[in-house]
Amino acid sequence: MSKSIFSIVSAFAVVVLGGVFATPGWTQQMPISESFDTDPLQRWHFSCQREFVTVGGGRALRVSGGGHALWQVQARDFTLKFRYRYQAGKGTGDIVLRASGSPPNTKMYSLRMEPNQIVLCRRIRTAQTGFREQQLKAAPVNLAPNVWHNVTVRLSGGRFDVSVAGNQVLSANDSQPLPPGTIGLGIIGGSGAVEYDDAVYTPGAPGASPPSAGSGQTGTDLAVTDIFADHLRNGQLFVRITNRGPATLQGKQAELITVVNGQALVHTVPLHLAPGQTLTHNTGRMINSSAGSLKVKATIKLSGLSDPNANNNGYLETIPQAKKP
Ligand SMILES: [Ca+2]
Ligand SMILES: [Ca+2]
Repeated sequence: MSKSIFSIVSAFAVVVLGGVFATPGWTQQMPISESFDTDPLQRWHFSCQREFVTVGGGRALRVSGGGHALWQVQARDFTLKFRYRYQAGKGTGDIVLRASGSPPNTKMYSLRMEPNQIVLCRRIRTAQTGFREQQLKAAPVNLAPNVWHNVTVRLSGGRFDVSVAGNQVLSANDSQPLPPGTIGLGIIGGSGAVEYDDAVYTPGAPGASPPSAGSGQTGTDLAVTDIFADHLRNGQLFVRITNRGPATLQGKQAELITVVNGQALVHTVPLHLAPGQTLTHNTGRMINSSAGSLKVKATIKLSGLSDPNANNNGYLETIPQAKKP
């Protein structure tokens, strides 16, 4: 995620990290799983409040109060699968990975499960600097409330891949990977309660897993990866578009729909993009947020080629209100 000049300052600055991330050298190479259906729960340490809710003859874990259900695995390279559910406006899930250290010196990755995006961050806390959160990537994804979402996280070295319902929604690379640590399924402090079930941890580097073929032979995964304006008063609206592969786009075009506070416009975008490349498209649309912040949505549709992953074709951004001159 590029840092546009109007990047949103996290609205979820209150993160409770009370746990001690001891890592007892768990070296089992086989997958381990947790259904939360029966007691006792092994290898779990809770820095949040917890209860169990009945689901389909079994139970799911409900966490609240801020913090994490910490799973004492020694995780460096692994695949983590779990199910996640929340209620609208009543909780934001927070997954931590490779959490290590003891307060006040802790480090970890986090995945914040917002309704319209998953945000990957690196959190470092030291006695000297206090708590610092650095956003590594934000990926748009529609997580509907009240339904279970099957989430898969693969972490190998500094490489992250996150899938929801089998569709890859976020990939990122950290050039300075954090050391091994604990996994936590948790919640942003003060945001309510969220639920988890059916966690499966598989240690070891995931095999090279190509993106799901789908109709990929004849298409490519196009994604909207950023929205910004060059000025808040009478600025122009820009949209970043990324070709996630596998096909090269040459002489193709896409239909881009931008919606600003409910008003939609359709644009045509010429595409010359190799896999992995991003272009910044000037929509020509004028932006003025002097009267208040603007909610902007951009959705892209590839003309004449299939897109095997529709989850990343829409993107939401809030352009903040322009300050008084
Ligand atoms: Ca269960
Ligand atoms: Ca796509």
